[in-house]
Amino acid sequence: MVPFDWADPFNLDAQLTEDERMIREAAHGFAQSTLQPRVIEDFEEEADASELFPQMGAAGMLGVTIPEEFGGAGASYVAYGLVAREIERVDSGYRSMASVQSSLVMYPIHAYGSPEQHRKYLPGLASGELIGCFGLTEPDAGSDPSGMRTYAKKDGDGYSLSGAKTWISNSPFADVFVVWAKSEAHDGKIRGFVLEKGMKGLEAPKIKGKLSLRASTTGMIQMDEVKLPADALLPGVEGIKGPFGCLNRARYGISWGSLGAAEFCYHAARQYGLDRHQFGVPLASKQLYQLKLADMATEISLGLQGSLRVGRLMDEGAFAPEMISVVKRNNVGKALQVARLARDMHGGNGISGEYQVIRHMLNLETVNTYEGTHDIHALILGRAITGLSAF
Ligand code: TGC
Ligand code: FAD
Repeated sequence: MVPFDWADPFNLDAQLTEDERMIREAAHGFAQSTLQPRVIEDFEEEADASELFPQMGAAGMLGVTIPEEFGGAGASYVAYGLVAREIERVDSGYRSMASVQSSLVMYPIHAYGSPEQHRKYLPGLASGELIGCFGLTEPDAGSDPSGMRTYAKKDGDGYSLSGAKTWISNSPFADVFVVWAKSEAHDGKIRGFVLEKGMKGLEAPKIKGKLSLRASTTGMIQMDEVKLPADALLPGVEGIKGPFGCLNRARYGISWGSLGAAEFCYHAARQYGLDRHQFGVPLASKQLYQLKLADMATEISLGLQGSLRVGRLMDEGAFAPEMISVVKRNNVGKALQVARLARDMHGGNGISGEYQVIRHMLNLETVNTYEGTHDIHALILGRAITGLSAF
């Protein structure tokens, strides 16, 4: 028998490789020393924290699974999940910035791009000198991205792109835009294009006034006959499976990240209950308080084991996308419950920015919605279970 560790009930650490433990330690150090000291103000001010990208790049937080020859870390999907967990332990918005860069911009350029596109974009994205964004969602096409209207017309040897994307993380300060559009030159099929900041007809206004994920900048992408050379096309994929291939990676990272946020809330609620006395005793001595802590520890540790299993299968190339729906949907939903409980357990202090639990709670509302809503992932699973599509 071994003693029970309340902070790591199933001894997750012992299931990691030496390299993965080192990457987790590095990510923890970076997140606590660089991100934690500024997060309360960034969230309050709805800051545009683009200067964090080179700092994340220097710390090895971008392109964790991308091969080293392109500036990535060439590490495992489990390592990528551990990085997401450490960053989101501080804030879901910072994890959003990093996971868009890694899974939604570097991944498609690496997986679907030409050797020239690899050389042109990947090293700068890995170092954080270039910032990327991913344009799939449109004002009238959210859960159903196949209904997109953005269109690429033939224009000489190249293309002319028109349309609007909305709710796009990083877009207002992005240098590189991976945009998905229906292409006239490819029988109206969905294709990926790489746009660059400053192109004529390309605008990316900020969406202001979010009450969730305020430390991450979100905007639109407006395209009015943006002229693109032929080599702006991502040659290696056709159809909606292109963006979905990227979403698999990002959704998987979110399954780890959301539990980092939940762990922060669990640890904070535990400490608060030990420190705070009411009725002459610590709150943590009360059965109801302990029940909530027990539920938190249970859901977090079960969720982490699920993500670890899916990550190992991804590293073996033996995963089904539906496995990712299980862990994205479960872990984000459970993290949201944990954050709401922690908010309640802090009493009045729970609504103060200083105690941070309400910030996590508000952020997780976004995380529950983006990358496929909680209910869309239920329907993905429902289809796989019954063979019947209920979308
Ligand atoms: P469907 O008929 O299901 O499939 C069409 C084709 O796509 C393939 N496919 C996949 N391939 C790889 N991975 C997956 N997960 C895949 N899912 C489907 C499928 O095999 C088929 O291929 P083929 O070769 O037969 O053509 O497509 P559908 O249009 O009916 O899709 C249904 C649905 C609901 C599952 C899908 O539309 C969906 O997932 N909707 C949710 C949309 C979403 O997640 N949007 C995310 C936008 S990006 C974002 O939120 C970033 S936030 C990031 C941050 O800030 O952290
Ligand atoms: P809708 O699709 O309109 O859904 C509204 C509600 O209806 C939800 O509850 C949903 O579950 C439900 N619903 C929808 N369809 C069905 C159905 N068939 N059956 C039952 N219920 C259904 N997108 C990008 O492309 N790139 C990004 O970088 C990005 N970043 C984002 C950052 C933030 C802060 C936010 C909030 C969103 C971001 N998104 C991004 C967009 C995000 O992916 C979408 O918001 C999400 O996919 C949901 O689409 P929607 O908002 O249009 O909601």
